[in-house]
Amino acid sequence: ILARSYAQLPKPKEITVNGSTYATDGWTNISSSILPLTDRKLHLDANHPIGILRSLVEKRFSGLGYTFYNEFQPVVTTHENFDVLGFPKDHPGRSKSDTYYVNETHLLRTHTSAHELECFTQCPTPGYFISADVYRRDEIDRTHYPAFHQMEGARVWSRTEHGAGLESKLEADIQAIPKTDIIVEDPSYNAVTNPKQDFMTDREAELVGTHLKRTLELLVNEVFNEAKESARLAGSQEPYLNEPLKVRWVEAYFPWTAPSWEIEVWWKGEWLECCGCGVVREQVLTNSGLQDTIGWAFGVGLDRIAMILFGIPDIRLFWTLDERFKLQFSEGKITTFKPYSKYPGTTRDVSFWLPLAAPEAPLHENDLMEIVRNTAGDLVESVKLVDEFVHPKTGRVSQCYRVNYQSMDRSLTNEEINVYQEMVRSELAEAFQVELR
Ligand code: FA5
Ligand code: MG
Repeated sequence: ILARSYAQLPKPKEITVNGSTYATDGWTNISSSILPLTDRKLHLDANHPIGILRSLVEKRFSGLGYTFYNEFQPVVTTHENFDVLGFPKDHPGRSKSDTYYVNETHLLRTHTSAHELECFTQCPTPGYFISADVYRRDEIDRTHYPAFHQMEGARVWSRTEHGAGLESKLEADIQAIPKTDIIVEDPSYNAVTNPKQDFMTDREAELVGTHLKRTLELLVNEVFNEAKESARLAGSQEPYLNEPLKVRWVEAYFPWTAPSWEIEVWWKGEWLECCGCGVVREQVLTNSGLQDTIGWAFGVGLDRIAMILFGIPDIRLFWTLDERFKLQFSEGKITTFKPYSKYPGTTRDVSFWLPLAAPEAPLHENDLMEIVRNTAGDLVESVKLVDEFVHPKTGRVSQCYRVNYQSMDRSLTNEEINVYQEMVRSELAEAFQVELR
């Protein structure tokens, strides 16, 4: 009755995503559990937490020189997602174990930066925001899901347009950003470990970096102060609600920006990574037809922020079709999620010996995640490697994974879980020639 995983099926010759049909090849690895997600468009749903968060940010930045793009489809070219951004050929992000490929030349975008080329080329304003669903083959747990959402922002200045007035234009634009009373930790700039690009002067790099930082601080201030307000309205009196908002800037690396940073927010006693950003590399701009131009870009993950903003305990809830979730949220309102029920979870372990002769494609953790996901869908709360050892005599490797089955919407019976677990075991044995224990 239940569908078999892609690993066993003879691959169809064609695959259709969002109404477009593509020829498959040896790269194709989009599974049947992922495909339907590409039509959900949660960020466009005005009454869904992801859509509400998007609107909150867009409202803050409307009238400040940005165009808002929200309709780009998730299939992009390998060129747009990786090559044009300068990802090295051997970057792990390019591998089939990390990325969903439609075929060799097309994939499900792994980040909104895949649209920099397109947006820089066509944007009529100095800056833009783009929000979209993105896809990564990843572990399964409370804060990781193979589909999530990003909002990317970018802003450019043309040297030809501003000429000798460029630096004063940048200074004026920085002054024009609304002020926040956020507490900022910004360690002094390290030109050795996080170098600027040669095509910019020190002063230009400093000004573009400052504009980027003040812009992101404004974004974070808006969102996290809303989160505090929503928690207060829900009756919370936790001490963090009275503390001023604190952020810090951390050096980062992205192949298409230099220098690069991440902004982290101090939230309930820990630093929360929300966003990568940096000064855009000259080559990305010239590839997009922007000569003699400087600028910045950032990419914020929306899901983890929405979890905080709306008090949502599990990232899977965003994708549920249960009305009891959807009916709790409405346009423009930040409200705290009220769990409609808590159904207990049950764990099952699966242990096996890996094949001794190294298989051509060894079992990757993400492959196992996907077999479980294709079999039991969103009934899987998490999958964890709990034990691994090498047999001292034979040298064979044994692994044990623990699967936690838990439904968001109903209680599961032991019989039902046993059926899923049995399917996971046989899928695993067939697809990867492991010896079940
Ligand atoms: C990027 O995706 C870059 N494109 C960001 C960027 C844009 C840098 C423009 C420079 C210029 P990263 O892989 O770190 O970077 O992801 C950005 C954010 O997405 C993270 O900070 C995190 O908030 C979120 N994120 C990443 N992986 C997941 C996941 N599996 N589930 C939920 N959120 C995630
Ligand atoms: Mg990161």
